[in-house]
Amino acid sequence: MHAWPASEVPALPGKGRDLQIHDTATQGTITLAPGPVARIYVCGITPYDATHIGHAATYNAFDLVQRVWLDTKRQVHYVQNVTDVDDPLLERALRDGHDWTELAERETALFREDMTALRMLPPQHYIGAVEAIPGIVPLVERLRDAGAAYELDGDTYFSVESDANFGQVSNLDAEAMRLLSAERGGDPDRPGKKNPLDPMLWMAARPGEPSWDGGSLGRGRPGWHIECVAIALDHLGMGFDIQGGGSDLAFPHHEMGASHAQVLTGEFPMAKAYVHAGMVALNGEKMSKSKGNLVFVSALRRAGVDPAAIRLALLSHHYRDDWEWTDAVLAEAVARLERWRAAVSRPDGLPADGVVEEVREALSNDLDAPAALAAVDRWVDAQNASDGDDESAPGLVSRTVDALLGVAL
Ligand code: 5CA
Ligand code: ZN
Repeated sequence: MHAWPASEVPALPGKGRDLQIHDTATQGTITLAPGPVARIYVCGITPYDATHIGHAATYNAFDLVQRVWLDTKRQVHYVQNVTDVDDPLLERALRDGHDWTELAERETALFREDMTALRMLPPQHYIGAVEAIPGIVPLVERLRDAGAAYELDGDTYFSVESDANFGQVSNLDAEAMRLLSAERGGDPDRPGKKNPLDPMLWMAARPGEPSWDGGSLGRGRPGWHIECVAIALDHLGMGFDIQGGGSDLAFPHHEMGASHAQVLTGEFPMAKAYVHAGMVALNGEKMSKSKGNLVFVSALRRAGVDPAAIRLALLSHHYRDDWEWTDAVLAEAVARLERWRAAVSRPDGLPADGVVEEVREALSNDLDAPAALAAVDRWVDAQNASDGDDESAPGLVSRTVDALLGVAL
């Protein structure tokens, strides 16, 4: 699949800082020191509805990760998937009388437009589940042949007990795992499973549903976790720097994915850091396609909201916090954008070298975007209230905000 166009990232003077980031697995902050090429996998959308502010907030966090790495003069190898076949997509297509492939293509196209408008850097490999199937089948066969997977009425399940490190990503107790498994696509109550938590690797063809050749597994379609593992291992290999997504993916998705990969390769861990963004809510509840309490990025854009203001609204919250989208959040971002634009549109101003360093410092400290905004606010407020004569200052602030925060002033 093709991704979306990249906006240019200006180079900044001085030296970038290494990223310290909170890792869900070790439950602490770690300093990542990738080689010359940093490797990141971020779970992509299930394209049955448009990009909402919750998705955008999560992708914003991982966009900042890349900007911090690029600032250290590293290259970034970024991979993202599109879950373009899965139960919720098929259910929505059936409900609305649409062809599921057309629904997926339409919503993926809209996602690309939203990501472009928000200046999110594109992945180098943007891979759909359907196109990954030829790579998924042999992995499932290998797991089965190694005794880590078993058949149940034609479906193939992964045995969580085959991974000695199972549980180390999300650090949850058995009861919590069972509840979340039932809530998030698992089937803990299906009779005949070795362990209620065992996730499906390959689902045998169901009447009326799409299916693909699964070799010795029979016709069917892939499970959700093996999809991301196949794509990540194919394009990044083991031991990549960050596995990212929203906090609702820590269990079961990232836990199961890590187990699949670790059993397949005999290596540990799959990713050096498991990084999770908080959940954005609307009217007191997590914004979610299944509940329908959504604010779409495309709807805001259609209503004339500047994408840079949407981005500033996302940046005004720490990525690990759960937060609520309100009209006031957006209004504050619109006002901030106006103030910032006024400050950088003057021909000269107050020296800004300190701003670059403060923004760098804030972001390298577990992506503290609110602190980065506060640093720019301080310069902007002083600049709007005085008449400095440093001709390079407005341009430097503009480039800093563009390179490190993805906001075009
Ligand atoms: N296709 C799978 C991942 S392989 C999936 O979870 N798709 S999704 O469309 O449901 O979500 C896409 C990304 O947005 C995930 O990282 C998810 O954790 C994140 N996300 C979903 N809802 C919210 C929300 N309300 N707030 C923040 N992030 C969210
Ligand atoms: Zn995923």
